[in-house]
Amino acid sequence: MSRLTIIVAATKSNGIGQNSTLPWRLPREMKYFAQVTTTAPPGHSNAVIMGRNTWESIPEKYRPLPRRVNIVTSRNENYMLNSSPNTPLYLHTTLASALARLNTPSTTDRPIHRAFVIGGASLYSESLALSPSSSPTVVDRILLTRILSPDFDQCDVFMPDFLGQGTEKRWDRASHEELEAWVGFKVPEGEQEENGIKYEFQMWTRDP
Ligand code: FOL
Repeated sequence: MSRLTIIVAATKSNGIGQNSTLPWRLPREMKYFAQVTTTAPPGHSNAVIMGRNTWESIPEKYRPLPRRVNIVTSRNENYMLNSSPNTPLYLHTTLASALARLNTPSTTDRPIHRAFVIGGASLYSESLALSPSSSPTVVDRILLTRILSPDFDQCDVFMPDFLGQGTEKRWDRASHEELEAWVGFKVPEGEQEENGIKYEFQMWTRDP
């Protein structure tokens, strides 16, 4: 069984977006996102899986996200993606088919080290609902950047409340040392502040 990691920045009420964009501008947090999703052993790449709305929300000059295999899901099989010479980019009409690609190494791409679901709300929900009985791939880790303040109560898109939900699959918060060991680099601990916005880097795991 292969594993997926969700990476997300969310307020305490799980707000993740507003007007088709991120509600905040946090350059250092964005660097963390880029470093986490890019870091892979020599000769390997990570994959980032995203829904069509998230793809469109990424500034054109940053997409496809460099040094990562980009997989976009859209029910519209004719959806047009503008590729970039060196960055692998794939369109899949379902999450299951996107995941099948991960488990079927292509001869042209480098081997995949880790796969990240990078949003948005629909893909977070759909991937969190994958269960070992029906899917060869499940989410067992969430890299959550918790936006502590302000509240951003104008958010119009939310991630599912994974902590308050269900009883069978319990999410546990990992220690900061475990977070650093997993991402493979030093991460600032405790409350961070950028542009007057307070946040914290967290990692949550569950048994598959
Ligand atoms: N997870 C976290 N922790 N923070 C986020 O901002 C975030 N954003 C998304 C998904 N998970 C996240 C989706 N939105 C870029 C823009 C929007 C976006 C994801 C990525 C982007 O432009 N990324 C560039 C970094 C550019 C820079 O350094 O400013 C990249 O190379 O990753």
